[in-house]
Amino acid sequence: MSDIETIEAEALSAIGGANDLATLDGVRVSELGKKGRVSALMKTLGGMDPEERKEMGPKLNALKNRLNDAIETRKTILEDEELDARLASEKADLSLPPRPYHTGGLHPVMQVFEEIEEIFGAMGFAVAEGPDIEDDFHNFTALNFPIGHPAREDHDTFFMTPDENGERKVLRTHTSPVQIRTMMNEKPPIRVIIPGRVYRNDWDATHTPMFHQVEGLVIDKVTHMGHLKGCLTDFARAFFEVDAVETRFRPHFFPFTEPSAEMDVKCDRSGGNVKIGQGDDWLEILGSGMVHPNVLRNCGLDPNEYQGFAFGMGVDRLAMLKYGMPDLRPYFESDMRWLSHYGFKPWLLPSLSGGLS
Ligand code: 2NM
Repeated sequence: MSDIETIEAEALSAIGGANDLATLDGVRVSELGKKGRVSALMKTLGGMDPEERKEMGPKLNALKNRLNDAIETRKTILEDEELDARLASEKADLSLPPRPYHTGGLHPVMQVFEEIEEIFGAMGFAVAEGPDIEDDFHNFTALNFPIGHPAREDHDTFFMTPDENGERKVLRTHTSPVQIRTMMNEKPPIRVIIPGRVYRNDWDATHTPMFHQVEGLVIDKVTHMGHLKGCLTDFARAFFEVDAVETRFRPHFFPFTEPSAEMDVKCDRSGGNVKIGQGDDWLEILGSGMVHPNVLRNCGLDPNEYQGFAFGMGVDRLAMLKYGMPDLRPYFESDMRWLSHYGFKPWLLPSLSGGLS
């Protein structure tokens, strides 16, 4: 056999036997590379006489082309095989079950937010939100806290550094400023609840400097205490999932409502924990009242045309009560044992038809 035939037979067999791209490239270098066997033969052309060169030149070129073609063909096959193997190994089995569900959970405070939103949502309330950093007007003045009024001091307000005009922003001490914004921006009838974080400089076994509130507001042409009592009693029944819940309204004072009342629910404290809907004790769960005419006027509403009621409740305490959590402090400690014990499955949204909790 001539050199050409030997080289061709050996090279084709090495190409066919290469099972990965690196080996194939090794064959290419040793045959067609600068120091390869075909290149070495090419170099001998210079020393040939013209007749011989005329015959060998095209033969060597044709060999080079055939080997190049064979390498390209093999390369395509190997690349396809490699892709198929990768696709097979990276395949995701979508029929597998999801991650075990105890690895993540909804904080009980968020669960109670969603329960309250579900109950008031079914009564036609929308959810409104506003900024955590408020100005004095929305947090106090518009809510009928006169400048210098002692109730302002009761709120243990966190003040921000004054700006160049001497104006001190505050961390909102309640979500009521969002009611003010809603009344100033929307035309009645209004039915909104405002879930959110609020801040007061207070830190002991039963108070944390940040806590959670839901407040609500109804404004319409004819609104009275009967609507307030019916709405909030319905809420208590749905929230505690006890139809027999009894409520009572005790007179109270808030600057922004007149009259004002706190709502208690009937409960039993004879055992270690509080049971709602039985016994003959009372437990305070929220504050409420008819929106003060000054507040309506501050928001551009005419108290002779519109009245309304408002209410506010502390969600951290309601969550403790409903889910039997004895202590407020673990709420903010991110302890996995506490979270997996008291947390809720995030995709089981509370619903009135399917059950709140
Ligand atoms: C409460 C209790 C009673 C309340 C009133 C208003 C507004 F803006 F309409 F005047 N917002 N929130 C309110 C009334 C809040 O929380 C214990």
